[in-house]
Amino acid sequence: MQNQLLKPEELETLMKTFPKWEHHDKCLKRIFEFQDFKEAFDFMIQVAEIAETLDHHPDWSNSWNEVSIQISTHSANGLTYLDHRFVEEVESVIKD
Ligand code: H2B
Repeated sequence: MQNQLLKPEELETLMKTFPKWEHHDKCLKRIFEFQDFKEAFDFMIQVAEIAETLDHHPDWSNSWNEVSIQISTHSANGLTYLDHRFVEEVESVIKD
């Protein structure tokens, strides 16, 4: 179930719910901006916990106050319910 590819309409709804995420081919991307490195790193710690809990890990990078996240399900070669869940969980720790 979690590893099933999202249907086009489910992906569309997700993108409407979280418009700051971009859909690129087989992955979802968002760049998060914070006040400083401390805030960015605190966010990364929370995301790392989410990733371990879901056993679903982002491709990501950090540059001082910015965190860039890309998510996909490699084993399914596309976007699945796990990616959907990951985006929801990450968004729940953001206050903007
Ligand atoms: N994370 C992501 N984003 N995609 C995957 O396909 C994936 C993962 N696979 N984390 C998991 C780990 C897999 O390697 C383990 C064995 O469950």
